[in-house]
Amino acid sequence: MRAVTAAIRMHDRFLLTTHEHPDGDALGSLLGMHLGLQALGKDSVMYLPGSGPIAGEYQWMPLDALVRTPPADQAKRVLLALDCAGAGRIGDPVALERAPLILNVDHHHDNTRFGTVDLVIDTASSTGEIVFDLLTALGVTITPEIAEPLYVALVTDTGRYQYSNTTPRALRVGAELVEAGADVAGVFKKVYESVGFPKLKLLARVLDRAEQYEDGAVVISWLVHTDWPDVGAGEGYSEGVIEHLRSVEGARVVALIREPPFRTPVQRRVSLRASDLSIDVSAIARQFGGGGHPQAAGFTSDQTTAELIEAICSAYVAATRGAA
Ligand SMILES: [Mn+2]
Repeated sequence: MRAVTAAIRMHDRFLLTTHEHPDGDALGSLLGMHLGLQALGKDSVMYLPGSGPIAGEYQWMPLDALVRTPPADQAKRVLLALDCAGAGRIGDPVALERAPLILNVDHHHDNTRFGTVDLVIDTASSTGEIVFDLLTALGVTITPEIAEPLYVALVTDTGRYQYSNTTPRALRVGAELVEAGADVAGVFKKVYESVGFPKLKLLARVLDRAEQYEDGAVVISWLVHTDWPDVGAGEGYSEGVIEHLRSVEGARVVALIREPPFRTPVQRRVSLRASDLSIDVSAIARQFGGGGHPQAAGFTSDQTTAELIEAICSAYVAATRGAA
């Protein structure tokens, strides 16, 4: 913490980035940190490599300053990676080589420590919680504009303060953010109750195809690339639909297998969730070259959907063998 705050005080130019397909914690941490650095008089650029769309539920966030290609002075900017478990999660492979200094701020327990300085706190509910601590340590006043994206980070990564990472500390930081001006009902309405109708139809397909395996302990569903055009959905519309699968009685591990929207699949993306603290789905994801949190992880694979269903069930059986 001290090394990161010292590096922030010492330098003037920053390049802030986060992982591809950014979620609420990624975008909230990015924007909160950016505004905090600006409040300190720093020159900060928010950089999300690539052209992938921002998921619909976050498009209301004031991210107009976000750039999708690196700035010309990239090599002179301290790279601050937020919520990135590994270098591969950053969509620009040369960003790390070009950076004079890399600050790696994250809460994934399997973070690969790719930074010059690594601030990895796996007991933090979210990267947003760490950003709040950093800004507080730097003496930044938490304005409503800073509080709201950090609140989005906390509320989304904790499943609206319901998942097992909802610590007393996460609740206290949330309370401080609300005190500082984050609009609880407004964020709820914009993030959770502004679902585009096509997303509802996409969810309907996921629910319709869901199957139970291993006596109901494993629930798996899938999306094919034609589902998006069929229902008129955009690319980010499958974000969060997996959460509906884990609510099923008896489900311990749930998975959503997705083909890339609109394109014939070369690879499929598999998202995994555990509803049970005794199962670490990130360990399953790592067997397939992915990673994540114990309760939420993912990987990509060139296997077919049928092969993946079998592989996930086998991995579940192997992971629980002996533990029962
Ligand atoms: Mn996160």
